[in-house]
Amino acid sequence: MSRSQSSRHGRTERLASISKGRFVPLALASSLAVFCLVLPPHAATAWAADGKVAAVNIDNFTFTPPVLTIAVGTTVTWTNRDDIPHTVVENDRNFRSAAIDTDEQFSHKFNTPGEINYFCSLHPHMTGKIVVKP
Ligand SMILES: [Cu+2]
Repeated sequence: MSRSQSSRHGRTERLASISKGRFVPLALASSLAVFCLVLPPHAATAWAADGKVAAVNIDNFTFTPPVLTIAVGTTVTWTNRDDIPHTVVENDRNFRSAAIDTDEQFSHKFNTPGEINYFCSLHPHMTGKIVVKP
């Protein structure tokens, strides 16, 4: 969490310094300024809300967020941040990952609207849900 916040902050500072350069034409400078104003707060949501990709973290035996709402056609990527393997298994076994080791990922594209419940087959108390909106 803190890692992504700090990198986003760093990018903002870099863009801000570019827009202050004296050789940048006014139009470009102002568009960069708008870019700076718009990008930081919306980068994460725009990325997830464009119907393409979304992310779930696996950390401390927990899927985060536990309930993820996406548009149909979105690919969800799970990333394991724990020191031990986990899996992602749909309750009805429509999809299942192999063991996901530390810092490894598993992705699945959701093409049908509905509520999909899943769990970790190695630790069945770990559960999560994907809500796929039409
Ligand atoms: Cu697990």
